[in-house]
Amino acid sequence: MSVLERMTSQDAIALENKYGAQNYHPLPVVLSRGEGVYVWDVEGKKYYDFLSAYSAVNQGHCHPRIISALKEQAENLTLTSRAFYNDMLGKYEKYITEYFGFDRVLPMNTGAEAVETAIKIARKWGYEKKGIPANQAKIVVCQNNFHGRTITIISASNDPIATENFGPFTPGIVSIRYNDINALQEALKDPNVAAFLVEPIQGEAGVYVPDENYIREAHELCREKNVLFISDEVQTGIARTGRLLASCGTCSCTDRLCSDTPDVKPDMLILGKALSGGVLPVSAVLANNTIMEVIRPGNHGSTFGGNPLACAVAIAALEVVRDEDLAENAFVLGELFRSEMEKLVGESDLVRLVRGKGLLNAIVINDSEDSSTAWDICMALKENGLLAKPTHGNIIRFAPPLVMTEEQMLDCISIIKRTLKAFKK
Ligand code: IF1
Repeated sequence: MSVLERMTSQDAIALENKYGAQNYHPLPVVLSRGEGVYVWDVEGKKYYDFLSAYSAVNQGHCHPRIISALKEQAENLTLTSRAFYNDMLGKYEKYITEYFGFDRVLPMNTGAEAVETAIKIARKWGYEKKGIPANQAKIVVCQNNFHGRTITIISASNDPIATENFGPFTPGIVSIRYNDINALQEALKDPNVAAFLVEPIQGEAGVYVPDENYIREAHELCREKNVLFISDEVQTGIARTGRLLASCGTCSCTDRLCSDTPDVKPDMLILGKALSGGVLPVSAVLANNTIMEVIRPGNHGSTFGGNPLACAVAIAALEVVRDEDLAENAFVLGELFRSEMEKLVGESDLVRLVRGKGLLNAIVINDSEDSSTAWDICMALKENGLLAKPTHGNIIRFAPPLVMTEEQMLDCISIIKRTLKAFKK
């Protein structure tokens, strides 16, 4: 079959099934176009995207400003490697560090690479600044975390599907209960702890929002014990939760959005996904001088990290977040979404609860974790023109692009209500 021939969904799925490693189980929809909050399948059916590529497409699909920055830069220079300087990297580094309020940035590509980077920096800081004896540094992580797929990161995972038969694992990782400040206090008694790595809201765990004060108290404990507080905001960052960052009240979010949330600035901030608006893999670790200065030439890097194309795209993607007030929109639409879903919880036996912040939300279905109910509901939502992805059999994540209008949101809410009311197990 020629690639130029028009492909049906069935053809496309058959090709992936035959030639691709089977490391995913996608919903059976084949997309070929996206614009704003919408995507279209190869048959031309239009859907609301309620996943946003796991919060990478916060700015909406193919945002014209980001695509125009991509095209313009692509015609000039795409990659130099870091063997030479390029005229975009410094500009981007100034822009992003001022934007998030840090001294320095280390640019990488994927979220997992940025997490690895933060762990490396934390260990080196532990030896050179904190005085941890050689090879004894520990990183404290939380149960049910998701930080990526590399060997070191899965060494911190307690998900059997992610870890089974991938050992031996990286040592020096201590796992504690999430949202349990006493567990953290206990773990930090060990003087060899270099860092605490945490998601301000656990995404993969089913959009699990910790208690109001957890992140602030955890940050405070880390400060007392001279332990680096590392916030993995790959998924929660860049306006998704109704503020610029889920963990940080000192950055460029508006005062109104900051006032009712704790003022926490991480020692290291990890970003990815929406840093490019879903256009390219762009990730970053941000930190102040006293931490970032442990990294010297040859210690770390990546061929593509900080490439001029990524820099141009990331500047445009961050400009869009600010200029279009996406944090504010995510805040307002998130309140609307959850209040409407709460009504559904009251009216139906099918939905047990709704939780989330801003436009990072999930509903929990009244069924067991090993049921197929969430999957079946997502199939029904797909038929009705809305794409969402189940997690853990009974949880459905709802995370539309942040450029959604109120009218579109009301339309989506009515699709979700209609689908759930008609749903029979
Ligand atoms: C997949 C989940 C979301 C992340 C946090 C680092 C990374 C991720 C907090 C790594 C990635 C993804 C990747 C995606 C599924 C997904 C996910 F369900 F697994 F938890 F978003 F909800 N830190 N999250 O959430 O970033 O290396 O992938 O760029 O297909 O595995 P990456």
